[in-house]
Amino acid sequence: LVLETQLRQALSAGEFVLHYQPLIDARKGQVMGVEALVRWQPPDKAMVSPGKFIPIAEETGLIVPLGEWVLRTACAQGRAWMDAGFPPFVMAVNLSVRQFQSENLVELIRQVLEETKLPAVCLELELTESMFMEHAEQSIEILKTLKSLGVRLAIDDFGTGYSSLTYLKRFPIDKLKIDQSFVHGLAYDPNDREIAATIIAMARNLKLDVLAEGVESEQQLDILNQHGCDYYQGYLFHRPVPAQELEVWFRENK
Ligand code: G
Ligand code: G
Ligand code: MN
Ligand code: NA
Repeated sequence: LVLETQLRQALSAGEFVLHYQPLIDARKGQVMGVEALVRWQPPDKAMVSPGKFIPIAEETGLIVPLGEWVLRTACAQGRAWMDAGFPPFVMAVNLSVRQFQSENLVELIRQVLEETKLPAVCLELELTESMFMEHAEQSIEILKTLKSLGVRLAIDDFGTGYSSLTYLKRFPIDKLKIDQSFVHGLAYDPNDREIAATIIAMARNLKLDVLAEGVESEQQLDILNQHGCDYYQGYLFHRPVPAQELEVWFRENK
C-alpha cells in the first residue's frame, strides 16, 4: 500500500503537525481548553486531513506511534502554554480504537504526563461510544484505570454510536460532546433540536459536562444556550489553527 509507506515516512520525517481548536465555556465567556487535531503537511503539497489518513493509520497499526506522537506533542504544548502564563486549561486529545485497546495505553499516558509535566487534570481524552460497546465490562475497567491517573474523559461524536444508558451511568466519564451532525440542523430540523435538547438534559441529570461541536452560527448558539449547554466548539468561535496562531488570539481574548 503506497499510502501506508508514505505515512511511515511522513512520521519519521516529522511531517505531521497539530492544529488546536478552542473549547469555549459559555457561562464564563472564556476558553476552557483546546482540542488537538492532527494534520499531515507533506512538503510542497496541500495539507491532508485526518479523515483521509487516520483510517489507514488505524488499519495498519501506524496509529500507535502516530497517536503517541500526538499525545506527547499536545501535552508538551499544553505545558508550554501554562509556563507562558496562559491560564491552565484542558488539552483534549482524540484516541483511536486501536490505542484504546492497546495494552500499554495507561502506562504511556502516565509516562507522557510525567515527561511533559502536564497536570493530569489538564488532559482530556476523547473516546467514542463505538470503542466501548464490544467489550463493555473490559472498557469500564480501562476507563477506571485511566480515570485513576486523574485525567478527564470525554465521549466524542456523542449520539452517533450505540450507547447503552446503563453503561453511560457506570462509565467514569466527565463530558459528552454532542456530534456536529445534530448541531448543523438545529435552526431548521426539529428532530435535531430534540436530540440536542435530550442529550443536554441527560448530561445534566448524570452530572456530566456537555459540549456542542460544530457550532457555526449565532442561531445554533442561541438554541443551545436556551437548552443550557455548557461548552461550545466550532467555526463560530475559531477554526483549528497552528499553536502560534492561537497564541495571538489568546492574548487578544484574555
Ligand atoms: O480535524 P478534522 O475535522 O479534519 O478531523 C477529522 C477526524 O479526524 C475527526 O473525527 C477527528 O476526531 C479525527 N482526528 C483528528 N486528530 C486526531 C488524532 O490525533 N487522533 C485520532 N485518533 N483522530 C483524530
Ligand atoms: O470527530 P471529532 O469531533 O474529533 O472531529 C472534530 C472535527 O470537526 C475536526 O475535523 C474539526 O476540523 C471539525 N470542526 C470543528 N469545528 C467545526 C465546525 O464548526 N464546522 C464543521 N463543519 N466542522 C468543524
Ligand atoms: Mn474530537
Ligand atoms: Na466529534
